[in-house]
This record gives sequence, C-alpha cells and structure tokens, in this order.
Amino acid sequence: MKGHKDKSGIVLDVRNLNASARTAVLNNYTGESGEVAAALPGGKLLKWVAVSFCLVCILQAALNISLRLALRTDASCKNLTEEEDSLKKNNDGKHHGIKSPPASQNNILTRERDDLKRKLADFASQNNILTREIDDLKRKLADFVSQNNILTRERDDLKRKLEDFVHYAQQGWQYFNGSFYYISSTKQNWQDSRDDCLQRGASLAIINSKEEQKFIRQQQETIIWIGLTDKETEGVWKWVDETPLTGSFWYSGEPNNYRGSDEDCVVINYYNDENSWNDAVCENQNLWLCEKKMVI
Ligand code: 2F8
Ligand code: CA
Repeated sequence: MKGHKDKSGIVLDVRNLNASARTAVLNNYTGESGEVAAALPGGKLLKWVAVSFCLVCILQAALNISLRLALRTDASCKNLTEEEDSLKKNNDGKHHGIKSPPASQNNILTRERDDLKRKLADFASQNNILTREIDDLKRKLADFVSQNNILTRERDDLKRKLEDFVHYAQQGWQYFNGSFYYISSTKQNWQDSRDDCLQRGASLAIINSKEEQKFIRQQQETIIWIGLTDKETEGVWKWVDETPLTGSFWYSGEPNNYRGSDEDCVVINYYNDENSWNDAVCENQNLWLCEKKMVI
C-alpha cells in the first residue's frame, strides 16, 4: 500500500483522492523531513477543544461578575434615591409646617427635654435654698449648744452658791453685803482661830469698809480676833488673804505693842467705838470672827 505516516504513526491513504484534494492534504501535512504527513493529528484537536472550552468558561464567568456588579449598583442607587426622597419629604414637611410623624415625635421629645431641664433647674435652686437653710440651722444649733453649755455652767454655779447660802444660813451665819459672818462660841488663840475658819471654808474676817466695820461691831458683845497681823514683819500689817492694810480702824493709841509685849494680832476690842482695833498678843484666848465671801 502506498501511503504516508504522520508523527502519531497514522497512515494516510491519498490514493483515492482527486488531484486537488490530494495536493491540499499533502501541502498541509508534510513531515519534518519533507515527507508528506497523514490526516489531521488527534492531540492537537483535543488541545484546541480544551482551550476553546476554557475560554468560553472564562468569558461566562466575566459576564456573570459584570451582571452581578451591575445589578448591585443599581439596587444601591435605588436605595439611596429612596432615602433621598424620604429626607426631602421630611425636610419639605418641616418647612411647610406639615406635622409628619417623626417631626411630631421630635417636638414631643423636645418639649419633654425642656420640661425636664426646667424641673432640674428648679430642683437645683430649691436644693441651694435648702442647703443654706440647713447651714443656718446648723449654725443656730451650734449657738444653742454653746449657749446651753454656758447656761448649764451658770446653773451649776448658781446651784453651788445656793447650796452655800443654805449651808451657812443653816449654821447660824449672818449675811451682810456679799459675805456670811460667824462669831465663835469658844475662845482660842489667833492661829487656831484662823485654822478653824479655814476648816469652815472661810477665813478670819477681813474688813474693807466703814459699813462692814459698823456691821461687825453691831454683831459683837466682846473681844474677837480678826484676820489682821504683822507677824511676818513688825509694823507691816497684812490681812490673812495677803492683801496689805489700806484703811484702818485703830483705837486711839493703838497699835502699841503694849509695854513692850509682842502684840502681832488684831482684835476688835472697843466695839462701841468705830475705831475699835487693838493689837494684842497672838496667844491670847479670844472669840473669833469668820467671814465667808459669797461671789454672786
Ligand atoms: O490700854 C491699852 C491696852 O490695853 C490692854 O492692856 C492693858 C491691851 N491688852 C490686851 O488686850 C491683852 C493692850 O493691847 C492695849 O494696848
Ligand atoms: Ca495693843
């Protein structure tokens, strides 16, 4: 058999073809060494089909993507347009006094907000007033507490004084011009007399005025010790409360340390005379006069 093999080994028989067909086939399928090839090769065909199929698929995918993008863009534009229309409607309604539902709701909320703001301002104002009132009341309370403490101390002080008054009055003491006076019923020397007065919460009498001197003379009928002495320094007379002698009621010729005796303590001797004082020896036994000053 006369024929030609192509690269795949297929034998191509061209004997029955007419001249033009045979020429065409042989022209198209010539081997690498110049020999005539057989019919179309099967591998190339398959490659062409596969490539074509892939191209069709790619084209299909591109078309799908394009269509989807186009549809989505269209939907977004539609939504935006609707929103724009809605906003326009609302805006037009506000400008023309038309109460659309959202605007009405907005007005209600605005009024409620304004009401709440006013109420808050009122509460703040009321709160300030109440705070000031509380501060005032606190100050008044503090004043009352302070005043109450003062009054309590005064009350307690007065109670003590009243108790003192009752006590000395009940013991037979005589009251004159702010002091209670007590004349003993027994006799002692000057120092023991002084100590007795101290034990009674008092002192030997200290005479500071004419009136007091007169009152004391009226109470006595005999010689009594009073609280005046120059035991510390001869000739320097001092009261038992350490105050110096300023005004005196010495009897005529006194004090005299009679006949050289050491007369350092004072008695009211001549009680019929305003000037009734006499210096006497401190160890003499006499009645004594206690004085309790009452500070009112
Ligand atoms: O004459 C004054 C004189 O009188 C008495 O002495 C006699 C007094 N003595 C007494 O009271 C103890 C003196 O002191 C007084 O000076
Ligand atoms: Ca004397």
